Amino acid sequence: MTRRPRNLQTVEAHIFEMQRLHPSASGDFTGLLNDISLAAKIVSQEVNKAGLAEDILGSTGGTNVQGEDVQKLDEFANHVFLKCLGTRGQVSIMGSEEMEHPFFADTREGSGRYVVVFDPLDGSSNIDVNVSVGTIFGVWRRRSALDHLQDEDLLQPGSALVAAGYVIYGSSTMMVYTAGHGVHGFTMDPGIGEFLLSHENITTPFSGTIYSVNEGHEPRWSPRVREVVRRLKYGRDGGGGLTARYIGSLVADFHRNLLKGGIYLYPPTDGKPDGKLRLMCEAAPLAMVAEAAGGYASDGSGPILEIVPEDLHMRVPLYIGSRGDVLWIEKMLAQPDDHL
Ligand code: P6P
Repeated sequence: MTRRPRNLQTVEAHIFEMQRLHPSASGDFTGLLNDISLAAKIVSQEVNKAGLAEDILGSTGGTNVQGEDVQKLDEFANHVFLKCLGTRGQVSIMGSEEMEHPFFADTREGSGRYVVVFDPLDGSSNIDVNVSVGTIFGVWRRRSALDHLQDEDLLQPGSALVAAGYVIYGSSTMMVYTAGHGVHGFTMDPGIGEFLLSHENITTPFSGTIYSVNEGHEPRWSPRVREVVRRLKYGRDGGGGLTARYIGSLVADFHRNLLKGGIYLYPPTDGKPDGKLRLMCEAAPLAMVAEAAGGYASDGSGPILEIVPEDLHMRVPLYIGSRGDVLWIEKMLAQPDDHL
């Protein structure tokens, strides 16, 4: 059978091919990832015309569980992912950055085999100024019997993820995912409304030339973090300094660093001792993608993927990207103060 040219392979066809790597696969997993790509297409439509649709821009006036101002598109994106993932019954529990409590889906029609946690529209405060935003998602398997769901079915470490990925709504809309067999990127062709394979088997450089951090927080960092960032800027181990790139939208910063090499940092600050980013809907899924591409993700002392969540909205410091750069930061942060 002649294979279709790779750049004409839709994300749905790719996911179906992935399923063939799991002979025992029931098709639920394939259906789930296809539902995610459908939700992404619907959200992309709205995000890409946000500037035109008067009623969709701006804030709802409400705040979410994080105390953050909820943009109308946040709410829309959250609703879309809940609907698209909640119809077939293959998902039993959904967690969202926008919802304080997990959502227990109707599984009468399906296996309820999967648990999905997502940030429906990360960086949404950038929408009004037309800066890239993104969706982040992680997929786990339910651990308990469907009629006896427990906290442990939701609160699983990133090491138990079966799939993870993100959608970046930028100059083009891209969906990037891993299901344990490499990291693959698909670019939306708006003419046909399909995600087409554009970045097969993404691997990230061991060390990069970019660092991404909000230096406005420097006054609230620890001395050790300040020294880490100073050395990233001025040079370390006899090498030159790195270039600063910070968009203020995690998915956009992560995606650029994944492709080009580099490191994104969100350290603890005086006001946020655990940093700002959420473990389950941001750090852990991106950590799976980073590690599947040869990179690494740390909370400063060890792998993000090994952290067992205490609750759905648990925050962690995040250092993620090129493996060599993140390991260097871990080593630096482990130094006693008098060694700096
Ligand atoms: P700061 C957006 O709110 C977000 O969650 C990430 O997308 C982004 O990297 C970070 O917060 C920006 O936070 O403190 O630099 O404004």
